[in-house]
Amino acid sequence: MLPIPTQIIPQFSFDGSVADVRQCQIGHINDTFVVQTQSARGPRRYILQRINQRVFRQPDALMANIVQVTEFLRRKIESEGGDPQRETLTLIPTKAGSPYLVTPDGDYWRAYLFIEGARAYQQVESPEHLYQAARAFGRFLRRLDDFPAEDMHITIPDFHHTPKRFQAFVQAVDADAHNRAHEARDLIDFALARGDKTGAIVQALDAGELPLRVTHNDTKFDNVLIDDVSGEGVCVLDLDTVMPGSALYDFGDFVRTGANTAAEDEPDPARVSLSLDYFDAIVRGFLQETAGALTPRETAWLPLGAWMIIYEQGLRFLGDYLNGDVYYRIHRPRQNLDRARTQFKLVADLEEKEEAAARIVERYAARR
Ligand code: GN1
Ligand code: MG
Repeated sequence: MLPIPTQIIPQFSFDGSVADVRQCQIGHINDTFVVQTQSARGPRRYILQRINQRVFRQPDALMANIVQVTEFLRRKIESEGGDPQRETLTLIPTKAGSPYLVTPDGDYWRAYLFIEGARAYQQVESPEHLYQAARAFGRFLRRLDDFPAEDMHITIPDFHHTPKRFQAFVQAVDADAHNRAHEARDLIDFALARGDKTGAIVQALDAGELPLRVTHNDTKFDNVLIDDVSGEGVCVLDLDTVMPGSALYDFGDFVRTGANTAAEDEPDPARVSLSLDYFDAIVRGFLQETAGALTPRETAWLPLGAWMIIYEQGLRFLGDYLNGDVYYRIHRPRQNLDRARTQFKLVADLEEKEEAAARIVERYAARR
């Protein structure tokens, strides 16, 4: 457990006096707390986060992106007649009027309004969930369609550059700095055997054959809040990696987390598979919102986007395991190894179901 940031909390413009603070265990990177306050207007909750600067090396640029994107979305949601305080994140400024706090030690903190009456799910409970959450990510992409991409900072260069991720992985295998490669031989071989397939998306982006868009880049199923009453995907969370990218990445990472029949870190590979029913629900929701905006190649390549991101995530988890668990927070030994095994099991399953996945995409694309 982390210490409660008692020095930090009074520096934000929270409404009322603090009644409770809890650490929130979700997410592999930042430190997150829920702050509850009490005022004459009633109780209120906020999310308070410390930005992990080992991962996010340009926190000012990252926050500038978030300020811009949330402002842009707020205006867009208002013009659509929606409720911006529920449909996008709202930054709570510091008492000094800044959108985030930098401490004398150089730590970066930010706070958001807590969105009530909705929650993020760790496990998929029904295809309907997936359909609604996929719509939320699709809507997010659609709403940012005319966002000026040139105004965005690249906060993590080459974040989804799969060939570079592959190179870094090969380096981790070669270095084997913690003498762990012998435990992961089968997974390493699986990964290496696919090294020649990493370039398709980045090459097409470079050649202008796929459009560069403003994308979320971390579209995990648990990064969508689902409304407790309507069941709709209300708000997309975790805007840290909003950057220029490909819609294929956003679709792909959602499939990675949403279509898996087990948890990301499932220790028993027999429980891991890529459900075509779940995949179907995701495609239906995603294309319902984005079909008008996607190019024919983007649409046709959606299954490839899923393959690429799941494979890339396997490389990243396994590389981190070999590097000694320095990037992703772990809660038990070998968790990154289990995470990697899950990803590669999904990759293998998707390779077998490639034809069926393509037919699902064609079916929903034809309806648009
Ligand atoms: C990290 O912290 P979280 O769970 O939002 C990672 C993503 C990975 C994900 C794997 C900045 O996201 O890229 O897909 O873990 N974020 C960063 O679960 O590297
Ligand atoms: Mg994230």
